[in-house]
Amino acid sequence: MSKCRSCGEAAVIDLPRHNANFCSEHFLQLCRRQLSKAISDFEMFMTDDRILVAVSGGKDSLALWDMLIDAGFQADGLYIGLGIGDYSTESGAITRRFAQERGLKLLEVDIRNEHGFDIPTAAGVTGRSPCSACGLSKRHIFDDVAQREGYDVLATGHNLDDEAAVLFGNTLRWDVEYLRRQAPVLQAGNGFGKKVKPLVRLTEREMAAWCVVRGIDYVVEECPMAVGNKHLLYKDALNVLDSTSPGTKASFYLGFLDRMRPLLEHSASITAPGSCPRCGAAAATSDEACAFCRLVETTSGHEQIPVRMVLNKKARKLFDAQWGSQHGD
Ligand code: Q46
Ligand code: ZN
Ligand code: ZN
Repeated sequence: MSKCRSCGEAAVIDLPRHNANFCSEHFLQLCRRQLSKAISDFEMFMTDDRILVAVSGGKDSLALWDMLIDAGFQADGLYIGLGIGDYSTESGAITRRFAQERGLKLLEVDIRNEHGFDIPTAAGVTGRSPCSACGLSKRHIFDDVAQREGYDVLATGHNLDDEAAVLFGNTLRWDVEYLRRQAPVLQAGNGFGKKVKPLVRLTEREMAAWCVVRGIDYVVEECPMAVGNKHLLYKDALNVLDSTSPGTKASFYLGFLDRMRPLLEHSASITAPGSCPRCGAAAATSDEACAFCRLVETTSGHEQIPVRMVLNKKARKLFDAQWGSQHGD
């Protein structure tokens, strides 16, 4: 049996990128060190800052919330009910239970109750991809709640795998503007709140292991609307490279942060000179409603569209296997 590099006890996880195995206690220590390095290197927040964590019920966001509390920070959660069938029902229940069991404060926004639409309906009505309608809605609501409730910073659970996949995509397209904005910190300014990604030094696998060791129950299934997403393709490609040459993924992304830092810091905030005439949110111009308000308007009064209807063939197959086909088509 393999042994922990730090204490020689039985190991519970092997981490090829560190070329070592760890017992549960030393694995948790390693994660805590990586979290604290990300927070201090990028000056994400201080001990007395009020942090709002965007939680989805998945491993990354719940692990992040747990890690921040464990490290002594003041962190509340925000869960958005996206209306993605049973996936949303289950992720909401898991998130609520996580918060209740630990006595943590969880804020909730149900998109259908508060804004009159859900993600499948938004995708079906507008012809946008579900993830684009979803990303737009989440960004708007997270920013709005964080500012309205007086939080100093919004933290999201993007991990090293997520950021490396985004970096890979941006590099393949040489999308310089996106590359410049890919810092793990976006400073507050121009009506937007500060946003941070404290898990950028930790991988998806490490976050799953953190949840197992800490006894955190999370939604294991991916969102049914993610199937066919380019992001997943980039993740798979990087995983293939990493399996033959461990550490490639981490050095690709962490090397980018290191070498490109002057460029990233220089352009860390988003420019939004206007504000939406309807909701007041920061926007590129004050002449027309922001993209979120336009989405609310377009979907208003529209009959609800079931999840299955807006999935492509491949996604529908997986969805049926995971959730059954009772949603009708
Ligand atoms: S929840 Fe939303 Fe993700 Fe589902 S619809 Fe796409 S963006 S995949 S993180
Ligand atoms: Zn050990
Ligand atoms: Zn608006």
